[in-house]
Amino acid sequence: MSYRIDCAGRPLDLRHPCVMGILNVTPDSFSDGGDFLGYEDALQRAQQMVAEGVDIIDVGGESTRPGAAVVSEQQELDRVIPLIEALSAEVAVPISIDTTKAQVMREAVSAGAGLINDVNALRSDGALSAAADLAVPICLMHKQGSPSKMQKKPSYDNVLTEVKRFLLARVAACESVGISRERLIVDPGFGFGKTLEHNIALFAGLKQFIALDLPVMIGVSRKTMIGEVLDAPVDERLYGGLALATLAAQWGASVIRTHEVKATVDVLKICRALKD
Ligand code: 7PM
Repeated sequence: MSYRIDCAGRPLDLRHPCVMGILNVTPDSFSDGGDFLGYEDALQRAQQMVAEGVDIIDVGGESTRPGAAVVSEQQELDRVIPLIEALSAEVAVPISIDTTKAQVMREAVSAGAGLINDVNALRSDGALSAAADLAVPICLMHKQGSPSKMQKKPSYDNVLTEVKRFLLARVAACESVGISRERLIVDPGFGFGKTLEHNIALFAGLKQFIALDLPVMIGVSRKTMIGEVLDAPVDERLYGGLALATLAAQWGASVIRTHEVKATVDVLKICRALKD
């Protein structure tokens, strides 16, 4: 796999696992306990993440979360585009756009975004060709079902095999429209159409994703799988998340997507000290 990926002119060095900080401008993500950020607060939080050592900032203005309300394209554009323009001028790290919509991908990259993070793995209308037109890396995530219904009855014969097969099929779809493997990151999609057992099986099998020879992203920050194991509400899931970040780093994950940048950066520094 390629260890240096170019995010619209800003390099992301994947020789060591890096931290993607979540910058949420969606009013209804339960993981943020309702405290989504307005424009000024979002800029401030981004600066703080940079000071804490973040490697890439993931801007999300769409509700792809389980049970969330649908956001119109115009609403999403209004939330994310001015912010991405300001961020790409004010911070040096690459900016990622967390969206499933083709038009948002196009306008976000024009505004300065350097990576597309798509929980729908480019299956929305026009997304595959938008991504092919845009010269930025893409994170392809696995999800079973639609956000509103996916946690109703997740079902797999073999979750590891099926998620791997799905991601490889999306990689092939990308390659068929001229998107090279060097631009792709894959993500098992923890919590997206998965029971606790599915999430645990996927995480325990992480090395099988690493073996695909593509950078692997992990997003478990504050998620239900941690809450279920610990019987802890969303604001008491940090240590559980850090345990998973430690394991993911040790097993070869490339990107850890998190709400808690400072704590995760520290974890990765310790992992790295032991490896070096
Ligand atoms: C429940 C499920 C609540 C998911 C909140 C979320 C991921 C992502 C999100 C992920 C990638 C959240 C999310 N999760 N993108 N976007 N991987 N690549 O915690 O796991 O923000 S939404």
